[in-house]
Amino acid sequence: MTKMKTDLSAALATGFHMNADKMQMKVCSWNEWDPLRHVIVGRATGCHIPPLEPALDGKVPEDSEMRGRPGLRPQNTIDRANELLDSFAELLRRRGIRVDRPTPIDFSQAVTTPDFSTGSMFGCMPARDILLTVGQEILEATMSYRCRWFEYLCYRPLLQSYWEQDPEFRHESAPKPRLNDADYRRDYLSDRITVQQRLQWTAEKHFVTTEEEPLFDAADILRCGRDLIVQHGFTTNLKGIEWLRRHFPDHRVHAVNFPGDPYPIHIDATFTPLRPGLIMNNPQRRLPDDQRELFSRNGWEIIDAAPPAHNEPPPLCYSSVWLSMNVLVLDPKTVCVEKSEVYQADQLDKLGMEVIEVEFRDAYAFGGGLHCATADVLRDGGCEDYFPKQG
Ligand code: DAV
Repeated sequence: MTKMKTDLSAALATGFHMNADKMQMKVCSWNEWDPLRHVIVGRATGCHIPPLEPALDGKVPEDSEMRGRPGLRPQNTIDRANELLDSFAELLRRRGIRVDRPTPIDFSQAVTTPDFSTGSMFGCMPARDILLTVGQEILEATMSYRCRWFEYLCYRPLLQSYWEQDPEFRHESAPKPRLNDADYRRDYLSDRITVQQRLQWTAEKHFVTTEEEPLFDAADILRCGRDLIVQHGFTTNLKGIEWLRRHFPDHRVHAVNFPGDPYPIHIDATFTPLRPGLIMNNPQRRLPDDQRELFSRNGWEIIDAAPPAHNEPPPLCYSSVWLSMNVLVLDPKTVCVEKSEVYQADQLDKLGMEVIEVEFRDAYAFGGGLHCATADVLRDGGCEDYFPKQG
């Protein structure tokens, strides 16, 4: 009651009049593990395989069946993915977590700006890629794929309503990038790059995106209280990381990279914090020694993630088999794991966590796993300093 009163006076002070029910709404999340109270779960409706464009050329494997197959994904696969997303949302709701869903737009539309044009959009399943929640702010990422330029529109109805309901919510949008040809390296356009060549380039941090302008996807960022850990790779460049540093002056922003990944996009199938002091790292994409110091100095343990249960990703999927470690932590003792990922589930169980199995593999092709498909709105807890020894 006291809380409600405080919120009400704050609301009245800013000139809003809201009913008591709406007053409950609050945006706030500082990390990946505190108890989850409110989350966005994406949708598969209308999802397209976009035509190739420079950034996708760099990302889609040379032998992928997605090359030359743009257009609406098969309707039966969309229906199946939506069924899984709906069940996941229901499971979270049954645990008392509030769940919101985006509003898909017509993804068959071309994306045209004065700088570029591409034949279609993508979809709105991986909410994590676009929305970065840091404290009471939700920031729309720049993105680096042309087909994803307008994806934020799917989340605007939710963000607008949060803004109306929570007088402390800050809705931010990073500068929209130009995404003209200067943003992409031409040498990635060849269809004859070998995996060996890719591994060498990515180890040298020679990625598909250039340093023309700030670029980042929200899924390249791990939130650990005062520290933000950001993957430098295909979808986030150094200027994007510098932009984040200037945008969050009260945070310490750390650039990391993970040699060993021929297609380095998004940190959440590579480096997965489970609770304060414990992070899983993809054993094929180890954090280089010099970048481990921040963690060891502060008593954090980095363990190898268990191997994936599958040798291949499902059909028409952009992501690797390592979506096995793309888990959603509900609180430091509870974690959602994809149902078929038995080795990952077993490892987390042995670490003392309650493992909730979620059937999700048939949704992977729409943009990733359980972490990708969600975006935090509210977790308990405040902004803690987990890395006081910065060195
Ligand atoms: O391993 O393919 C997928 C991350 C999607 N958010 C991978 C990274």
